[in-house]
Amino acid sequence: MRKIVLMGRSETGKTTLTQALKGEKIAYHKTQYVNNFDVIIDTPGEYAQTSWLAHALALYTYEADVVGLLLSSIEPFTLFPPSCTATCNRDVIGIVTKINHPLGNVKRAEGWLRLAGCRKVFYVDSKTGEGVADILEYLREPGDVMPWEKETTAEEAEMTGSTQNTTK
Ligand SMILES: Nc1nc2c(ncn2[C@@H]2O[C@H](COP(=O)(O)OP(=O)(O)O)[C@@H](O)[C@H]2O)c(=O)[nH]1
Ligand SMILES: [Mg+2]
Repeated sequence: MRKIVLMGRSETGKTTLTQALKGEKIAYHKTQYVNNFDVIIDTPGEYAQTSWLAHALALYTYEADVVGLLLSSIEPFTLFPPSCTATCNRDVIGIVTKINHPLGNVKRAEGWLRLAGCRKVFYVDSKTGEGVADILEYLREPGDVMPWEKETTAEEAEMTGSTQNTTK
């Protein structure tokens, strides 16, 4: 798996997404799986809230293969300057969080992420796990076996409610 670093202002949902990606429970095709990949670097929101964002972006990319810029659907403004992804020499993806919030505006958040320079944008609700598997698929490298592809024992399947890939 490629390693991702998550950046965004406080309360955007970096830590919640980290937990979701680290896979307490990953919802995929209505089934829940545990992810054992440990490939996420969570960062403090302060990096996105000060003029240090560009420096932090440049610095963290040394440690990661992919940079994820987060914006929640309910943020009324963006802290990401236009084309700020230019300071990274890694893939930069946008991630809209809290997509099911009744007051959210997913399109607006997506627009700001695209303006910042993100060519690919993901949409997640880290609480329900919606969209989380798409990010893991994006980070996938040849040979990686995703949590939902692993053979599970009948006992595990019963515990997770899974009916797929079950060894009898
Ligand atoms: N419904 C929903 N709530 C979220 C989501 N992401 C974060 N939250 C909530 O938003 C708050 C801030 O999240 P947190 O992960 O601590 O943000 P951080 O400061 O960026 O690390 C917490 O109360 C989370 O439960 C999401 O995708 N959906
Ligand atoms: Mg946090």
